[in-house]
Amino acid sequence: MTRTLRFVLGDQLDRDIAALRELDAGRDVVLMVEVMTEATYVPHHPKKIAFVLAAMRHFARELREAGIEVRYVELDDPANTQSFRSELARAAAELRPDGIAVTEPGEWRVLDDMRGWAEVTGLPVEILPDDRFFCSTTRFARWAEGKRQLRMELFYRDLRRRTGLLMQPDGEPEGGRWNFDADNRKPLPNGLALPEPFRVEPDAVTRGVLALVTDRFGHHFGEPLPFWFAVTRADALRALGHFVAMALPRFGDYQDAMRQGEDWLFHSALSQYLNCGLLRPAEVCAAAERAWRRGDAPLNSAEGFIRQILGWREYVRGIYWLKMPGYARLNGLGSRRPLPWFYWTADTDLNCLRQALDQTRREALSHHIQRLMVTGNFALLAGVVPEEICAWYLAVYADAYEWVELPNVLGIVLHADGGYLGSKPYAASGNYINRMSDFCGQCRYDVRRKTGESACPFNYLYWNFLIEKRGQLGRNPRLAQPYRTLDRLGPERVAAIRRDSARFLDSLSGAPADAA
Ligand code: FAD
Ligand code: DLZ
Ligand code: SF4
Repeated sequence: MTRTLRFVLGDQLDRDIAALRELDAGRDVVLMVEVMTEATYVPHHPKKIAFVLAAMRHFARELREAGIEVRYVELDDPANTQSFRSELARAAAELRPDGIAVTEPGEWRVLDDMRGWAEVTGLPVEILPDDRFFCSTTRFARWAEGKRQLRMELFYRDLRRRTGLLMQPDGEPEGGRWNFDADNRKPLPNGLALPEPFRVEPDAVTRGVLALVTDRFGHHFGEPLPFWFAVTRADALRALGHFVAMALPRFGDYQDAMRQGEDWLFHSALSQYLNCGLLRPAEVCAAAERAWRRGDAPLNSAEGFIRQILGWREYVRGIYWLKMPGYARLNGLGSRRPLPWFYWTADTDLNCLRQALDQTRREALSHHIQRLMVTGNFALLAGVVPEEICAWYLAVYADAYEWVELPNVLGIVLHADGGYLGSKPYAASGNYINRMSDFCGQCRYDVRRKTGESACPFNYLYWNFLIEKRGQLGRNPRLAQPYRTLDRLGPERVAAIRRDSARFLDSLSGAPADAA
C-alpha cells in the first residue's frame, strides 16, 4: 500500500483540485504550509496575506472534519523553515511517504522550484495539471501556434462554442452577437442605488490570522482592517449568489464607470475567491448564464461578465504559460522610470490616482477600469519600468498571482510585449477619465486645460507618450488617428507638451515628500 503526501498550495483551496482527487483518506496525508517566502517575495498587502492564510486554515479544518489527515504548518511554528521546498523536505523526512503529489502552481517561479523537489526529498513528485480552467495550457499553445499576434475575441468565441455558454442550439451566439461591449460603457447616472459586496464577519480563526498578520506584516502597504472577505467555500458561494442577485443586472451597463467614494459599483468582487480556489470559474459563469435565462439579468450583463472570466481570464493564463519565463523581462517600449513613491502612499494631487490608490490601500482590490485606465494608464504614460509596476500590482491586490497579473500589466497596460496580446496600448488623456467618472470635478488639476501648471497631467503626458514612442507605435493602424491629430498640433503646442511633461515627470523622482 503506497502512501502519498499531497501538497496543497494557498491558491489551490478546492476539494476537487487535481492533487486531492485520488486521495485515499485512510493512507494519504495532505500538507499545507504557511511560509515567509510566499508572504514576502513581493511585499503583499496585509489583507491579501490574511485572506490567503485564513482561507488555508479554514480549508485545512474542513479536510480534517472530513476525516483527512492534514499536516498544517503555521507561520509562527518554531519548527517552520519558511519555504515550500524546505517544508516539503521536512515533512517527507518525518512522514516517510512513498511519493508526493502536487498540482501545477500559478506562478512560474514556483514551478521552477517544484522541478527540484524530487531531488531534495528523494521521492517521486507528480506535478498534476491544474484543470480548474476551461482551457488547458496545451490547448492554448495549440490555438496560439503560428499566430504572430493573438486576439482575445477569437479565443473567446472558440471557448463559447466549446462550452456552449450563451450559445443557441444552432451554434449561433445568444442575441445574435458575440460581444455586447459597445453597450457596456455607460457613465453612471446620479441617484442610482449601488449594491455593496457580500461581507463576512471574521470568526475566531480569521481574527487570529489578522492579529498575526498585523504583527508580522503591519509595515507592508495596506490596511488589514476592515476584513470582510469570505474565507470558506460556503461563504464564497453566498457572495456569488449575492452578486448575481444584486449587481449582475447592471454589471454590463456600468462596467467601465467610476464614481468618487464608491468602491464597487456593479462589480462582483469575486476574483480573490476564484483565484484561490474557493469558487470555480465554470460555476460562476453558469450562475450568470442562468440569471439571464431566468430573465433576472440582461444579456449585455451576462455576456459582459462571462467574457471577463471565459475570455480574458483564460486568455491571459494561456499567454502566461506560453511565454514564461522570458515574458516577465520584456520592455518593448523601453520604459525606464522608477515607480513613483505615491503608488505606496496614495499621496498625490491627481484625484483619480489618489482615489484608486486609496481604495487599493483600504481594500486590496480595485476594479478593472481603475487598474487599467488610472494606475495602469499613468504608469504607461510616465514610462515606469515594467518590472517595478508589475511587482506593485502583484503585491497590492488580494487577487494577484503572477499568471493573471503579469499579462494584464505587461501585455495589456504597458504594451511591453510588442502587441502580442493586445493590438494597442490603452493610453488615454484626462478626457477619458472625465467621461467615465466624477473625479475631475474634485481635482486640483483642470481636465479641460491641455498645457500649463494647472492642466491635467494626463493630457500632456498622453501626447508626450505618443511623441516619444513614435518609433515603436507610429505605424500601428489603431493609432493612426491620434498620430494624425498630433501632427496637426503645431510646434508651440508640442513645445508646451514637452516642457510640461518634463517638469511633471521630474517631480516624480525623489523621496515621498516631494512626490507629485
Ligand atoms: P469583475 O469586474 O466583477 O469581473 C468578473 C471577473 O472577471 C473577475 O472576478 C475576474 O475573475 C475576471 N476578470 C475580469 N477582467 C479580467 C482580466 N483582465 N484578466 C483576468 N480576469 C479578469 N485580475 C486578477 O484576478 N488578478 C490580478 O492580479 C489582476 N491584475 C490586473 C492588473 C491590471 C493592470 C488590470 C488592467 C487588470 C487586472 N486584473 C486582475 C483583472 C481585473 O481588474 C480584476 O479581475 C477585477 O478588477 C477583479 O474585480 P471583480 O472581481 O470585481 O471583477
Ligand atoms: C499568496 C500566498 C501567501 C501570502 N502565503 C502563502 C503561504 O503561506 N502558503 C501557501 O501555500 N501559499 C501562499 N500564498 C499563495 C502562493 O503564493 C501561491 O500558491 C503561489 O504563488 C503559486 O501560485
Ligand atoms: Fe485625474 Fe486629470 Fe481628472 Fe485630475 S483632472 S482627476 S488628474 S484625469
